Amino acid sequence: MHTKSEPTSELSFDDFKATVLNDYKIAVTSRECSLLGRREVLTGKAKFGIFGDGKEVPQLAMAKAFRKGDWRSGYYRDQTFMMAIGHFSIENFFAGLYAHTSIDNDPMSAGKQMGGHFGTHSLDENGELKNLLEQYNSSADISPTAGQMPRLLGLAQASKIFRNVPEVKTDGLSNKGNEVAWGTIGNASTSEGMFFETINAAGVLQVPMVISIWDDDYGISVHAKHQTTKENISEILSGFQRNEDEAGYEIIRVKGWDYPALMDAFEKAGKIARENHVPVILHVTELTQPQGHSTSGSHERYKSKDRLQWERENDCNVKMREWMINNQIATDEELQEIEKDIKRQVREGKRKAWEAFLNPIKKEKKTVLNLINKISAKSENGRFINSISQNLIDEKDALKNDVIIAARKTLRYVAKETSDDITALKNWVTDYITKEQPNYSSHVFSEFDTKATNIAEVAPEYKDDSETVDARVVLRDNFDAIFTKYPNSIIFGEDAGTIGDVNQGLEGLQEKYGELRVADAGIRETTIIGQGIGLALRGLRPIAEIQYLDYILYAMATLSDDLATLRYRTHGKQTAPVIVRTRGHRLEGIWHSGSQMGSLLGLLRGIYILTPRNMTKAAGFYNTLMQSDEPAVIIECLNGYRLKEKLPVNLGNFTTPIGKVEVLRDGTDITILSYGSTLRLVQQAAQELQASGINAEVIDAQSLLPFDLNHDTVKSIAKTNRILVVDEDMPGGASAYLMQHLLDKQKAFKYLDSAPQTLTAKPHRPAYGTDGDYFSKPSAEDIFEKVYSIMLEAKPKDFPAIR
Ligand SMILES: Cc1ncc(C[n+]2csc(CCOP(=O)(O)OP(=O)(O)O)c2C)c(N)n1
Ligand SMILES: [Mg+2]
Repeated sequence: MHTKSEPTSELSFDDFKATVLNDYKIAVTSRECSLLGRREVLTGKAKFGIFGDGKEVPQLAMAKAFRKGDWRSGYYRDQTFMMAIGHFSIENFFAGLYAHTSIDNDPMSAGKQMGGHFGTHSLDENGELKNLLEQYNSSADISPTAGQMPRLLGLAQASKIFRNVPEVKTDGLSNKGNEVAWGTIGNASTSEGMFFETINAAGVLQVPMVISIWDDDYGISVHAKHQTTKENISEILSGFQRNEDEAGYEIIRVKGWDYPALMDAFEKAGKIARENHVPVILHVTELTQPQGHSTSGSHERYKSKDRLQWERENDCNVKMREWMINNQIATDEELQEIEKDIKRQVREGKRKAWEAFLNPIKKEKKTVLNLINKISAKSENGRFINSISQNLIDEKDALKNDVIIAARKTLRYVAKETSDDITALKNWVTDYITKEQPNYSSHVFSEFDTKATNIAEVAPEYKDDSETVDARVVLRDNFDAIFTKYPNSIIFGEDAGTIGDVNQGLEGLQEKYGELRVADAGIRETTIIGQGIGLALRGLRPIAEIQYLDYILYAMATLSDDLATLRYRTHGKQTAPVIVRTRGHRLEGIWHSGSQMGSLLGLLRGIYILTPRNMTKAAGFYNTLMQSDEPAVIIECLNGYRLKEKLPVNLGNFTTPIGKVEVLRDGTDITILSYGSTLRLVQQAAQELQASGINAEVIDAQSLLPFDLNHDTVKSIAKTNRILVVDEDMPGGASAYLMQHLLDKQKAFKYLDSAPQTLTAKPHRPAYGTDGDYFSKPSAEDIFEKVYSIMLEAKPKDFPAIR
């Protein structure tokens, strides 16, 4: 449908007319999709609909200013833009609405996300990055309002790195940093902290970002008077306006129904951002919602009659149409003809999308009904089975779940019978689940051979006279090796630049690699992560530093909603290999406990969570991850930087495997599984237990997500027949996660002679200070006594009670 072309010189009036007419066709097509889309939901063919009606015309203008190599980070209203850049057809629109699980039909997410969430494909079928300069790029949308903003910052900042860092590799990624990152956001969503944090950060960083605010005065039912001071976002942001002396933003206001003014505004915004790397705020006002917010409600409930009338008159498509007639671009009759034709096209596209969605299910329904009917004819429970079959027949537009429910319920009735048809139905159920489950569960992590868990372990090597150094030096020298070996790697965070991080793991590296590659960042955790996501999407290799693990909570929404779901929600078509560097474990104090691992494990499926026990292990994880394209959080031990470690010679090259445990101490009586700083206490306790005749085997989990892919822990439990998980997280946190793996996945219960147990922190945030720590988290004495009590219960004669 699109005829978007890269810019050329002067247009003739005929060319201009053709361009405008084509734009209008896109706007009308988009609108018709919205109108029919709503009907599809209201008649029950789709679950939920949120559409771009009322925002069509400004998106035509944005698409005109958008160039190949540029990036979008926007939200659910942008269907017209996606159509205009040629990445979203009528059939795609309806396939997304129906949740079609084929990536060909729903290229946005293969049915994983609800319609209205847009994205393009950065990875080819082998998982390799495509040439991003040859295509229009859209990062994949998420539903949380303003969640697109942190990522937008990184998408824009990448251009700055590409333009100003001479050693960085740009092939297929950037043309001298000339790419603009285009953001869109609704007026009400500008109330979110993420919006303000991003606006400030982009002003500080001076990056080529154009943020368009689609302002329709409402956020669902809530009027601007409850959302925005002075009811005017560009007015209150006016302090960000640049002037001759101070860098800042260019702020542009434009009416959302004024086609020529919009074209000018977007062209100007694109030029300023592209050429001068100045961020632009485009406040697009007087927009409408012809059908209300979404299919969940009707706006007649909260908009006055006057407002509704105003919206009808100021509908951007209506205004564009009037302008075209007034300027002799087309007559009313010509436009009616076009509109009629588009209505027909949209109906036709809808029909095709529905058939493509439903036909494969119909086929399965027929197979299943056939088998069920044959089974019911011979079964003593035929009466019950017939009713299942009748229900399925009655379900005219049966979905996959209707079909498989019928099959599974039928099998219950014939559990005691045998026949070829019953076997065939059982096989059908198994095959169907095998075929369908990946459509819903695939691509949480990489499924390509290059995935991080495939990267082989390379041990650190030492010379006979290798120095023993403060452990932070191992990290520092390894980062140095990384920055030399990978010119696209960069690191940034609070205090990461000038002083080389709060523990000097980056000491001297800013001088060596420059202020853009080893950079200080403002105190703004969620945009630090967003920067990482955007930079990684554009082919850079960011290490985003969160100064202390406790403060990762401020970034948790961006990590969980955006980074962790990225590969999953794009069905493997986008990845952001962000390495999040942070430090935790054994900090002391309520907001410095550094041990909220259970929460991370729950919220960050899709990101590796790595807990190296020392800095050599940590450095090895960085080296592993640099060879892959997957994101991870690495939690260094805060109390480990000044401990002594030997300095390896193969810096930048040795690796720590992901998903592999390490046995630190052989034993025969009990297996103790732990990770991070707590391991040092476990090892101390194990030594003391030895003196009491208890021989404990100690295992370092080291990689919590994923945990123990080879199932090595159960091999230890098979030998010792006892398991204790020790963890400084709260009860039911990471220890419960590890235990669930051992019992459910590794079937450790088969080998147990004693009850499986966990030893964790107390169920509160840890109190401050050394004693606060002692009485809040497991101590070596706690570990000793816990193990001892397990042995006492097993062999009371050998282990008399201590207290
Ligand atoms: C973090 C978060 N809170 C609430 C919601 C529910 N929600 C979805 S859209 C919306 C209103 C957004 O209004 P606005 O930003 O003006 O965009 P519009 O829909 O008007 O274009 C709300 C509250 C959400 N998606 N995410
Ligand atoms: Mg709004």
